[in-house]
Amino acid sequence: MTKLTIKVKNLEVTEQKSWAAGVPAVLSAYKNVTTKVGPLKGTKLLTKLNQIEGFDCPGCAWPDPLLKRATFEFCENGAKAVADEATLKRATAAFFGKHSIDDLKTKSDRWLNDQGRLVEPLYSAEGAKYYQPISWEKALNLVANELKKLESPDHAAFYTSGRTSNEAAFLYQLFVRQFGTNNLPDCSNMCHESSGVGLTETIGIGKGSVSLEDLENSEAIFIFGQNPGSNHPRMLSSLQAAKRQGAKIVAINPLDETGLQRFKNPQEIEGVIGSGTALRDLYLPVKINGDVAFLKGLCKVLIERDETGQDVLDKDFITNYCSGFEGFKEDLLAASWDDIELHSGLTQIQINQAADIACASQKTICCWAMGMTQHKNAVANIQLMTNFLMLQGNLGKPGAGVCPVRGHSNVQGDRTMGIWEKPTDSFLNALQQTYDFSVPREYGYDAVETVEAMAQGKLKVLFALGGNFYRAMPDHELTKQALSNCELTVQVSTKLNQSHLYTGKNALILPALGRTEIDRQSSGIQTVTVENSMGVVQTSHGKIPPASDHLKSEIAILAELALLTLPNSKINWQHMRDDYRYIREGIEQVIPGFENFEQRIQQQGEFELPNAVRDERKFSTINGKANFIIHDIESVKVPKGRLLMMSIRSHDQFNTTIYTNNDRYRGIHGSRRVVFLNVDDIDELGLKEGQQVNIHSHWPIEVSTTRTVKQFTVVKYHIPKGCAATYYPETNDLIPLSSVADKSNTPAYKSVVISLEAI
Ligand SMILES: Nc1nc2c(c(=O)[nH]1)N[C@H]1C(S)=C(S)[C@@H](COP(=O)(O)OP(=O)(O)OC[C@H]3O[C@@H](n4cnc5c(=O)[nH]c(N)nc54)[C@H](O)[C@@H]3O)O[C@H]1N2
Ligand SMILES: Nc1nc2c(c(=O)[nH]1)N[C@H]1C(S)=C(S)[C@@H](COP(=O)(O)OP(=O)(O)OC[C@H]3O[C@@H](n4cnc5c(=O)[nH]c(N)nc54)[C@H](O)[C@@H]3O)O[C@H]1N2
Ligand code: SF4
Ligand SMILES: [Mo]
Repeated sequence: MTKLTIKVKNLEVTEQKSWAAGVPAVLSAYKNVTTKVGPLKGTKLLTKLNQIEGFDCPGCAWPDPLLKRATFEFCENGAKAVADEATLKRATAAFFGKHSIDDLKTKSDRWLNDQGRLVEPLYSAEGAKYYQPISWEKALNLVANELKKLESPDHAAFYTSGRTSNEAAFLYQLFVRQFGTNNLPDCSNMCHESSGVGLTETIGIGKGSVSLEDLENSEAIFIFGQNPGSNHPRMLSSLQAAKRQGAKIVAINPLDETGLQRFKNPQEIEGVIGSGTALRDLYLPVKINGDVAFLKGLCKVLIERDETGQDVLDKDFITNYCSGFEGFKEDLLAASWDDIELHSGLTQIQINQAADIACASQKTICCWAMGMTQHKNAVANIQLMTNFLMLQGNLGKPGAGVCPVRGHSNVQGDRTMGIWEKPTDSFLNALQQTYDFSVPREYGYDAVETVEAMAQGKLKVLFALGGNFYRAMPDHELTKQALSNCELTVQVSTKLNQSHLYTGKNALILPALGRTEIDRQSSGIQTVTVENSMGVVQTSHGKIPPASDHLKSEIAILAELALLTLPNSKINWQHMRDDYRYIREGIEQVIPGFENFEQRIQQQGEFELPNAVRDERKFSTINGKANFIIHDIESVKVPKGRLLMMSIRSHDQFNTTIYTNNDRYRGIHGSRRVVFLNVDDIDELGLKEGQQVNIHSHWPIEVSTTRTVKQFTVVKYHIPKGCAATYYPETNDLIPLSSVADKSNTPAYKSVVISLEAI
């Protein structure tokens, strides 16, 4: 291990690493699978990961190369996700007999997950201290009866996390809509909702417009608020490919993330013994929430350079395809550099350096993730990135475009399948026509509104298909209270988590098959499909026997629930459960782009969905144009003595699933209860490195302390002054439910005003 800078209790801090992947990543991948799954079974399983005849990675949504695959088509974190699901450990009835729910509440997220796979349905009736096994029949009848009892279908909400397959998602929303509600909150509401909202208004599609090929052939890649080294590790291979063709990379991030500094590709000899490939050409240490100011500065430079005779803007594109340019230009010319520098934390010189890279490129891409979407003005972030690209015509041409990098492996597909509380009329009309029932038209609750409605007693049932709703949401105290108002909460899950402990009056755990497992129904072994971050639909075939004989597939659970809840339904749920091809038939009829669905996946295993921006330079906005949209420079006002905190992921977690307490690239080992601070703030606040602090959050900002988390260790880090970073979900208690992004209602997980109390 490199030089130790702090050691406090379990925590050891070393210097940040300057390169990612290489041999340590390979070792970590194999250690995970061999210890959790066994050497033989584990290694065999990895050879099926992301292969056409194998299963799709349950990790992130990064795409695989189209129609061609290497033997090892995965990263360290994909291997960890697989090992975590395929673990040999089991959380049995005996385990739940030994540990009361109160006892389980004292355990960490990591400990809960480490108990292994859930193996049979479990029930905790009102007042019960323990979970007890229950038969599937009784469990599903209990849910159906509770749903049938409701005065209105709108008194139930149906959450989805992003691992659900297309087929399960389609069947789920069909059931929920025939039941009579659009209350379909999902993890997207906490994630890329701001991207969807921002892009739809600007370019008429809520998805990205680039393919993997575009990324590898672009000349400049701007990466905003994303840490691909940990969260989308195979993106580094694509960035390396782009670099080798001469692309320039700009990283805009309060942290100079290791993965964007240098990459040693473990698939190459050079990556194993050599020094790897330098990735970012320019690093811009923007302040948290300073991106609007930066982007306005960047666009201002481009426009000013063009005004002074340099041929920077793509005038043909602006004239023929865009709307709102004149007002946008006027606003930028009037923007003051003092404001831009103050709010972005960057100098005019740094912004000019970014502009130099943009000006030298004919094909530019913007990539982004949660650093852009989880702020009050997140939609402005997304729209200004898109507008920056539009200035130079970087939409709808090869090597250029917008690239929101999605989180969960099928979060994008779930939306395509209709998991959305605000469905479009055209989707609902097609559903109604195909299945011949009167669909609900009123918008449903998103994730934040679901908690609010539960808190007000308006929801009686929460059904969650995957995920860890309680732990992923802000303000645990409030969310806990809200959940406890429900008559029944149901979690369809693979692993134990805190959402099984903070529940409604009655609670059910329904254990489901995971992505790695063989899904056998009465017609034979089933295939499912997913859609990756770049709009490619591909098949996934589970490869190992289920963790228990009592598991059901998500589809079987939902179809059986539909049969019990909707006895008069004319939809043939049984048929769809027995053979998933019947679900795909429905998808083909309802959702554009899925023509000849079955045939295409049988023949090729994957296909690209149409994308009007990419394929035709067509913008399906209200006015048919790509829109320039003006946004004021405003960032969260942080009173003196306080800091702006972002809650981020470590290298060894997948959202609320914590694999270990280490974050190798940032030099953190043994504990996640750390707060990263700038050295000047440590001095000014009278703190010391290694010191213990309590963290208070302030919301509304003017009001004194409202929420507190205890016992965090101060760690000195390269982070702009005034900014702080902590790990999610340990600090979700600090995040107020009502602090959300304008228009998208996404919790502002990365703009939390805090103060520190030395203890
Ligand atoms: N191994 C692993 N992979 C994952 C996940 C995981 O937990 N573990 N989660 C999956 C999911 S659901 C998602 S959504 C993605 C998340 O992927 P990321 O978005 O990469 O995840 P975060 O850790 O939330 O990191 C956000 C990045 O934004 C930066 N940032 C924060 N605030 C700002 C800001 O105001 N401006 C700018 N420019 N940058 C900022 C942070 O420094 C950090 O580098 O990853 C997916 N993949
Ligand atoms: N502070 C803070 N909070 C955040 C974020 C942040 O950056 N900061 N990020 C937000 C984001 S981007 C997201 S996406 C959400 C994530 O929120 P969720 O998607 O709700 O949470 P996960 O941690 O991904 O869910 C993990 C659980 O899913 C279950 N599971 C895993 N695989 C399967 C499967 O195949 N089938 C079924 N049925 N269940 C399965 C397991 O039981 C596991 O415990 O968190 C959000 N919360
Ligand atoms: S980049 Fe994402 S999808 Fe690809 S192997 Fe890694 S975790 Fe899995
Ligand atoms: Mo996410």
